[in-house]
Amino acid sequence: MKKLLILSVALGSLSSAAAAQNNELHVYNWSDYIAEDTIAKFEAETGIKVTYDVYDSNEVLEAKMLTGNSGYDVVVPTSDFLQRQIAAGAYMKLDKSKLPNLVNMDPDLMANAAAYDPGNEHAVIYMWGTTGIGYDVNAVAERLGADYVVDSWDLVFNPDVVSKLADCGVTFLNAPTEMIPAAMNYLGLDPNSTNKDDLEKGAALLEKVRPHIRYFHSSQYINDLANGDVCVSVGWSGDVFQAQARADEADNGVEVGYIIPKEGALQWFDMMAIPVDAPNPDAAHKFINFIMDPQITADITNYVWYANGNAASLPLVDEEITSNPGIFPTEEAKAHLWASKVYDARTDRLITRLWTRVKTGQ
Ligand code: SPD
Repeated sequence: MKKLLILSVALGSLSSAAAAQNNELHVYNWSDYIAEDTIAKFEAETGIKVTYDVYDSNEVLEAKMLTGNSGYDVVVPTSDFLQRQIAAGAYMKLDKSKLPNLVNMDPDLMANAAAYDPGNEHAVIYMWGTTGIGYDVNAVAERLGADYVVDSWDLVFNPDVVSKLADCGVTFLNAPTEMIPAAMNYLGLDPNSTNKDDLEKGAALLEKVRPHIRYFHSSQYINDLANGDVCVSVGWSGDVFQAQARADEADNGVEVGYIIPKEGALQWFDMMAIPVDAPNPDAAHKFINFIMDPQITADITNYVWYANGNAASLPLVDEEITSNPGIFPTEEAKAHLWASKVYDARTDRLITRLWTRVKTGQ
């Protein structure tokens, strides 16, 4: 009798653990990348309790995905990183029967994303954007002159220009696979080249301007630009527009601008995917489907100022966002955008070495 009781208590606690797990979802997403009420709405609609953690670097996410057992159910890698992680077996195939809101997605953008994930079997577009330059309009004009036209990577890669801005704070993303190709593109090289000499030339340019760079960080610049604590940041489109909105709201006299430089810029897609060992794949599918609801995606875009891949959401997105060429680039600007290709392991190691040299000078 006693044995039976122990067994039934054990079984009972196992099933309540399973029940608790079925009712929980662990999401790992980029910082500053969701509307204030998105998670609360999902919890209210499904009764699933969400734990929501954030990161600001693909490398940090990748380390977790390649180690396994992250405990996350939904993560949001950028498309080129996604491709390498799919190849490593990090993600499960999506069960599209559980994703009826897929019909809302823009077929052309999903076709672009399929270059990294054939058939869109493992991931769905969350948001997309460009890597350009955010700047404090007045601080830059004070240093370079009111007539200076801010339209080029000269602002950060031309030593004569960036040296004049150093005192008000110039920052770079801590993202080697974006910064080195951007420098290569500025030098007239193919930003996707994996030629060692080309990558070294890009890194050498970054080392040359390094003395004028205040810090390398991928999220701190949002508040710093908004508060006037830095004046130029290589940054992600929506994050710079969030800085602009925060400055406007604070009414602090800081005017933040964003450019997609005329020489071109990286266009990227951040993708929702489910780790192969996700504790709760069913809730993960529910979450991804919920995000693809046109109103939910529109609410996110209206809050974070990033473009999305959900065609049905666009009529619900604020016109000041859909008509903003820094968020939805013009056809002319689109012609100069590049998409990154996944690096092989050898190139990846080279980039890591070069990046350490850029940041530390060694
Ligand atoms: N605050 C959200 C930032 C999202 C940036 N996505 C990464 C793009 C990498 N190319």
